[in-house]
Amino acid sequence: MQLKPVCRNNPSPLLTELPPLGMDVATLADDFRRYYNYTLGCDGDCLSTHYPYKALVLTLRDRLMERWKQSKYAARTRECKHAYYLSMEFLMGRALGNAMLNLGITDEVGRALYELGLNLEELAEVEMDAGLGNGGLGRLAACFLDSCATLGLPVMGYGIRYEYGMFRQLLENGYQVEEPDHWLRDGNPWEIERPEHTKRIHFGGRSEHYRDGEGRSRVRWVDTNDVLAVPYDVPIPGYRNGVVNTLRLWRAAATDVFDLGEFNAGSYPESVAAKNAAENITMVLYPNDASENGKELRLRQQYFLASASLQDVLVRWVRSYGNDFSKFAENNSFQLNDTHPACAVAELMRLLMDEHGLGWDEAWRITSNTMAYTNHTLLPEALERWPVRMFERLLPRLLEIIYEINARFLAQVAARWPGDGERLRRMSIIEEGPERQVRMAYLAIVGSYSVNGVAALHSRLLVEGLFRDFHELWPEKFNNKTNGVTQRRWLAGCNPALAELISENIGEQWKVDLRQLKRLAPLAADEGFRAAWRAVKRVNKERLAALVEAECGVRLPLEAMFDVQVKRMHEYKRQLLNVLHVIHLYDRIKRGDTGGWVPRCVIIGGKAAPGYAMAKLIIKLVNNVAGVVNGDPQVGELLKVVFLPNYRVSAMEIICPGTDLSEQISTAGKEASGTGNMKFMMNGAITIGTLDGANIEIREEVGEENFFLFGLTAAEVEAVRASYNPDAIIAADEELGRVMRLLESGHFSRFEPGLFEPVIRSIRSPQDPWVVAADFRSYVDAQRRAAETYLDQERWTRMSILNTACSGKFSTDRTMQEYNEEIWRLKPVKIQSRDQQTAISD
Ligand code: 26Q
Repeated sequence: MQLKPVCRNNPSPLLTELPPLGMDVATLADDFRRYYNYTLGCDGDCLSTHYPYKALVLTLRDRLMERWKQSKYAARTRECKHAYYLSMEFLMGRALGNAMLNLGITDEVGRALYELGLNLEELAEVEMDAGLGNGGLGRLAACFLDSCATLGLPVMGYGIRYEYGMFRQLLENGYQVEEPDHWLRDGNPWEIERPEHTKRIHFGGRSEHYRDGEGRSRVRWVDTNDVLAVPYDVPIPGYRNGVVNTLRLWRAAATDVFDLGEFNAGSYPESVAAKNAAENITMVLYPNDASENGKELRLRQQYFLASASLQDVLVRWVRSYGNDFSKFAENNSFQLNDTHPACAVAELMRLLMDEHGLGWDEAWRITSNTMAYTNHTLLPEALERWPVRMFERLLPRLLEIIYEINARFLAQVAARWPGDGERLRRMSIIEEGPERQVRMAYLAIVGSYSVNGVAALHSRLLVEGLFRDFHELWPEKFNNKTNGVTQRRWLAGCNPALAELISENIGEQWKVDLRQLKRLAPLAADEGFRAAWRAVKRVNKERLAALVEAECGVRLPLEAMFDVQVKRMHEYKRQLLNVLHVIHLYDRIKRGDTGGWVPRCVIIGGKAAPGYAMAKLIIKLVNNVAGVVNGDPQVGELLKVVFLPNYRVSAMEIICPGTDLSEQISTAGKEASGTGNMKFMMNGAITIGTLDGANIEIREEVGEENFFLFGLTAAEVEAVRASYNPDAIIAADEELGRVMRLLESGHFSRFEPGLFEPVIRSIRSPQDPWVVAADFRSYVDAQRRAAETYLDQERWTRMSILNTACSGKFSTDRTMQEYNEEIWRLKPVKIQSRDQQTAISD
C-alpha cells in the first residue's frame, strides 16, 4: 500500500489537525509519564538515567513536531526561495536545554520533573554532545542554524551523520590519547529517519557518451559502485516563534547489490565485507581542523554529502516544476561551508546535464548563480587539493566536468589577459606538477556568485593575497560576513545568572536583538550594579572551578584572575606563547619578584589533530609546566596552571561564563575570525589579543581602553620575516632569556630529558612562521597591564560590563541577516505562534 501525497487542497484524515499539545506543567508531566511507562516500558527495575532523559526528549520532540510541520507547510505553499547550508560539520553540542529555551518551557519542565521526583539539571547532563565537528567552522554552522530558525529564514542544513564524532581526549601522563566517540550508542531520540528520501550515490566506473532519442549528444556515468544515502532529520527550533527548520544528516548504507553478492561474484563473506566498505563512508569525522591532504575516504565523504543533498533538492524541485529549471537559480542558494562540499559545483552540472537533459550553458547559468562559497582560512597549506588521479578513479564523470569548467574559465582569463601564460598557470583549477591536483578553492570561486571571508581583516587579506587574481577578474563576487555566535546558547542558555541580571535591567529583547545590550553601558557607572555583576561572575567561577577540580584534581582560588585559552591546539594560535608567559610568572615567583602580585589561574584546553606531533607536544608541555607550578609550595595560590581535557561545546558552556581574561593571541594574519573570542566577550571577559581576525572588530566595538592589545600587526609580521632573528631577541630580553634557560635546562622535563627540544628549536628558528619570540615582550607587558587593572576590581568590572554591552555586533542573527540581504535574499516565514505569550517564563 502506498499513501497518497497530501497538500492543502487534498487533506487526509490521517493528518487532520490535532489539538495543540499543552505546554503546562501538568500536561508535560502526563506526557513524560506516558513515554516513560509505555513507550520505554520502564518499571521499578529501570535504574539508568537514560530512560527519563529519553522520555523528556520525546515529550519535547512532540512539541517541536507540531511546529516543524507548520514551518514546512508555510515555506512550501508559496514560491519560496530556500537556502541550503552544505557543511561537513555541524558541532551541535547538546539539544535539550536549547529546545526548552526556544520553546519557552524551561521552568515548566523543571517543575514537572520536580513533581515526578527528578532533577532537570541532572537529566540534562545525561545527553551526549553531538560532536559532529572539529571546532570553529562546525560550531559556526550550528549557530547559523539557530539564528536562521529564529529569523524565520527558510534555510536547511545538510551534513553527515557520523557514527563517531570528534574523538574524546584523555590525558595519560600529560599526553593526549584519543578515544572514539560512539555518541549514537544509546540512540539519538532527536532524529527522525526518513528512508523514503534515500538517494543513490555513484563512485568509480566511467563515462559513456551516447546520443539520446532526439539525437542529442549526452553523457552517462556507468559501471559504478553505488552507495545509498539515508537521511536523518533533526529539528532546529527558532526562539519562541513557532518556526522549526531542518538539519538533514546523511548516513551511508549498502545497496541490495551488496547483499545479493553480485558485486563480489557471489562470495558471501566478501560481499558482506564490501557492504562494510560502503557504510564506512559515514563512520567517522576527520579530526583535523586544517586539511589533511589526499585521504580517499575524505573525498568520498565530501562527494557523498554534495551529491545526496543536491539530488534531494532536485527531487523536490522536479515534483513541483517537472524538468523546467528556468527558475531554479531564482529559488535556491547553496552556501558551501569552506571547500569541503565544493564537489557540489561539478555535481550540480552533472545532475542538470546528465540526469535532466540540460545543455552546458543553461546548466552553468544555473550552477554559477546558485552556489556561494565561504572561506575560513588564510593558511595557504590548508587550501584543499585533490590528486587528479584519485579524482579520476573515484569520480571520473566529475573530473571530466571540472576539466570543461576549467577550459572555459581559462579561455575567459586568456581573453582578458592575452599572452599571460603565467597567470593561466596560477589561476588554473588544475595545478600542474609531478602530481596534478584539483584546487578546490578555485573550483568553488569559479562556480559561485559570492565568495566571502569571515571577518573584515580576513576578507581583505583574501583578496590581497590568496585570491588576488580572482578578485582582479571578478571584484563584485567578493564580500565579507563577520562571524557571530548565537546569544541564545552562548548567553541566555549557558549563563542564566548573568542573563537574569541583564533582563532585570534592560528587559528580554536582547535575546532576539543583541544590540540592546548597549543599554547596559550606563550601568557600568552604577556601583550597586557592578557589585551584582561581580557576584554573578563569582558564581560562574565556582562552577568552572568545580569542573576543573573534577577533571584535573586542582583547586582554583576564586579571587584569582581566571585566565583562559580554549580552542583547537595549533601552532598559529600560539598556546606556546601563553606557556612562555606562565613560565615567566613562575620565574618571577621563584625570584621573589611578587610586589603587587595578582593571583592567576591559567586554564588551557583544546584537542590536537591526532597526527599533529608539535601540537601534541605542546599539550605535554602545558601539563609538565602545570605539574611543576602546582606542585611547588613556594608558588602556592599565586599561580595555578591546568590543562582541561576534552574541550567541547558543553564544556565551553561552563568555561566562558567563569572567565575573566580571554586569550586570543594568534599570529596576526592567521586566524580567519575566531568565535570563542565572541563568546567570552559576551559573557563579560576582557580580551588580551593581537590585531587578528575578529579581535580587531571586537576592539573597535568595545574601545581600545577595554581591550589588552599586543603584538605585531599582520603587515609587520610579514615584514619582520626577512630578518627574523629569535636568538637576538632572546639575548636582548632578560626575562625571555630566563624563560628559555628554564625550558632548556630540562626543568619541565626532569624524567624525559630533551623532550621539548622540538619546541625550543621552533622558538629559536629564524623560519618560525608564528614568530613567537617576536611578540613575547609586548605580550608580557600587556599581561602586566591586565594584572594591574585586575587589582582595581571596580575598574575591571566596568570594563567587563562594557565588553558585554558592546558585544551586540557578534550575534549570528546579524551575520545571518547580512548573508540574507547580500547573498540569499530569502523572504522570512511568519508562523502564527502561540509561543510568544509564554516567552516571559524563562
Ligand atoms: C579538510 C580536509 C581534510 C580533513 C579535514 C579538513 C578540515 C576540517 C575542518 C579543514 C578545516 C576544518 C576547520 C576549520 C575551521 O574551523 N576554521 C575556523 O573557522 C572559524 C569559523 O569561521 C573561524 O572563526 C576560525 O578562525 C577558523 O580557524
